[in-house]
Amino acid sequence: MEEKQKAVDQVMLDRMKELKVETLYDRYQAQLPQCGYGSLALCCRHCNYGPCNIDPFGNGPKKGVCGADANTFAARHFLRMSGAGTGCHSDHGRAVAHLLVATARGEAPGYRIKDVEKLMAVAEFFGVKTKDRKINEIAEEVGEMALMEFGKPYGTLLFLKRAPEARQKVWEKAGIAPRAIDREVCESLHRTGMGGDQDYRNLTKQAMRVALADGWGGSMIATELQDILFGTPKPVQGRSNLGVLKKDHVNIVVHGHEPQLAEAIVAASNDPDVAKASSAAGAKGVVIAGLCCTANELLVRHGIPMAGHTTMQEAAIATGAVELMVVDIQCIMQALIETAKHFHTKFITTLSKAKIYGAEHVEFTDEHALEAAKKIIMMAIENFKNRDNKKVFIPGGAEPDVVAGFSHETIKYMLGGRYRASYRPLNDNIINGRIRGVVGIAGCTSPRIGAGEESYVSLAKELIANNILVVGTGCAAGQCASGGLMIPELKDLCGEGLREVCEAVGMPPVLHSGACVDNSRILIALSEMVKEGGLGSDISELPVAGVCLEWMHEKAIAIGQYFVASGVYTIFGMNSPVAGAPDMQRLLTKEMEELVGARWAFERDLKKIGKMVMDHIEKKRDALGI
Ligand code: BF8
Repeated sequence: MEEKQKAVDQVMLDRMKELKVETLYDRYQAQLPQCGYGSLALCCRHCNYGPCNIDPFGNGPKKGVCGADANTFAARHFLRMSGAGTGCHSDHGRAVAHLLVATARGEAPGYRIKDVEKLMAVAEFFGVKTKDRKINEIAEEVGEMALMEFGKPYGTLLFLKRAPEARQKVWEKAGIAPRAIDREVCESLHRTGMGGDQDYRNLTKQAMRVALADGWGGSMIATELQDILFGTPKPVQGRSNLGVLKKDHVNIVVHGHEPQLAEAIVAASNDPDVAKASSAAGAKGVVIAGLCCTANELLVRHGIPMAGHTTMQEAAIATGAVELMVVDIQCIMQALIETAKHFHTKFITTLSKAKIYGAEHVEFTDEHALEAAKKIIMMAIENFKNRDNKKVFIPGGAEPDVVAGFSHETIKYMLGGRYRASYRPLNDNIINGRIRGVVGIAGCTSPRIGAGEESYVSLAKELIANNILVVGTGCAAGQCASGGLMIPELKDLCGEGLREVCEAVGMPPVLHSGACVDNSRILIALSEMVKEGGLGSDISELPVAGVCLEWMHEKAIAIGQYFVASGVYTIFGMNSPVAGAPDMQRLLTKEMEELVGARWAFERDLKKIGKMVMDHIEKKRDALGI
């Protein structure tokens, strides 16, 4: 499987070279050597005294014009990244909350409430009364409560109480329990302006608070409310890789993050007019395929095929078989406009907050979602006649099957059974050593790592061979799916203990839990493991870890920071974002342990990361006496 996926990435790169289509790998090479000051976080341009640089070697400046030192530079930068990442996930969550309210009020006719059980569970957390009330009334109040989480003037976030009590106390003691989500993002910007917070430890505490507002706030709101509207993921079979595109079909690729667009496109594709129009255009039908986190959302809920992860976005267009790519927001490269010009592909933006110069724009709203979706599909069908068959090149073919859809509820049901859903069997298998621990692999793919290197696939293989259960999200999960790691048959690559558990339960050893906002599912699963008993009283005692090998987006930093602040040892591959500030680096990689019971690690040599994870897991097992 691995060889096959490598071939897909590399074959497409060769193909694009042949067609003289520029790729992110070309542009990355053109950037080398990248700015040393920026890479080390020793550049500050927050005010017009600057831009200022600090010389990490030699006798150059050691302070900015205002006197800020390297630690302040790096901590401000780190906090702004954490705040920006939180902003992205949380604005996504807010859009879902607005959609839930609009749906409950009957103002978004393209949507309905699909998971009433989940609605009731969230209502309980929010303290919304459910007895003798209509579903829509409950949903409206849940949506409004969720919206209040962004701007309420007092108190802390409601979902924090889902964490183990010991963890909540850690947050209280450290003074990092997040208040309203927007308040934390706004305060992060305020503190990092010129003349604001200039104590790297204090800035890093705020980076924890704003990141926790992502994991236990904006992202958790996005995940939970999306499940209410679109269904909580359950195991579902799907396919992944560019081979999901079909030569004789109209191919539409949906790219971005917020599932309301993709869900509407899927719903509208079932309109009888669509079948008629595609047939009249000479196509055998319409393929909808996802890219990036939109792909993850569609795959885990519906088994809709995934074209690829983020470094494959240009390659999807370069198949020459994509009639239309439609995007919403986040991780969408401006370069796609140029890529599309080499082919017949139409490129459509949909949100007023994410336009791209040179794209066609079809405004997408909750109220008129289906009309916009149908219009977009018809534009794709209309464009089928413009396809140049000589340019069509779809690599792969019999792409690997994927079994995805492992929400934390599903993991509970699979392990414990529908009527005794529980994490008890997982805890028991960790205690008896069949499973040594659990690792979440999350995050992006990057041109800094060569095409086809498949770092996540290699790591996941090493971990499962050593009886570690892997849970994947985001593009890391996308790479593992394309790499053929998400099928129950894969159990043969597992160590004996993990294989026995996977066989008994019928699940793959690498579980696809969804998009990047769905890392919130991992937080809930870890909390439930603690509450189930036998593995200590806090998340920081569990034999678990988080890994992101190829981080790119600021969202990845926010995720890493909330994992650590939630008690999870977290390793990032490639470079540290604060490498030029030794005290700041030591704070993240050592001293945070004293504050929150977990720390960061940064490791350039990706081959070492498997061992770091396993050593950590064994250390935690020893401490638990198991
Ligand atoms: O939120 S993993 S490249 S697609 S940032 Fe982006 Fe990174 Fe992919 Fe989804 Ni997450």
